Amino acid sequence: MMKSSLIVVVVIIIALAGASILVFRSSNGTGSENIPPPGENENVDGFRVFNMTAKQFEFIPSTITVDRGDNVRLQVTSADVAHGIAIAAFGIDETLPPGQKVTVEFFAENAGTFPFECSIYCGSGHSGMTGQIVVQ
Ligand SMILES: [Cu+2]
Repeated sequence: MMKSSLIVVVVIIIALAGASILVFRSSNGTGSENIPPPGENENVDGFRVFNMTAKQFEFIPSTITVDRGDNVRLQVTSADVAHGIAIAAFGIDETLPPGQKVTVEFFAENAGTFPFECSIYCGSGHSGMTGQIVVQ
């Protein structure tokens, strides 16, 4: 009697371990499910962190508003084809391979509105794929 209940317990433990491995794998997949939701995250390492999605033919969000003196980190992920993000005022021009999170950082030294744009031709709406950094 004792022996059979011990076996039941062992079987349950093995089943739970197997289930948790499956959960871990499914949360660790690749592709669009890995793209974080657009918007601002909490401050990390003294940076204001924004997740941004690039897709034909827009950046989401397309306006990033920060305060003068902020260190800004954009974590940009393309949801479809290769794009680029060029922010001339901050000397930034990075390629955005599909599905890959690319981090760009800059210091918002001066107030103003600073445009950015897709820097890799991505189709018919490429020239309208723009946004702006607003430094208050
Ligand atoms: Cu483009």
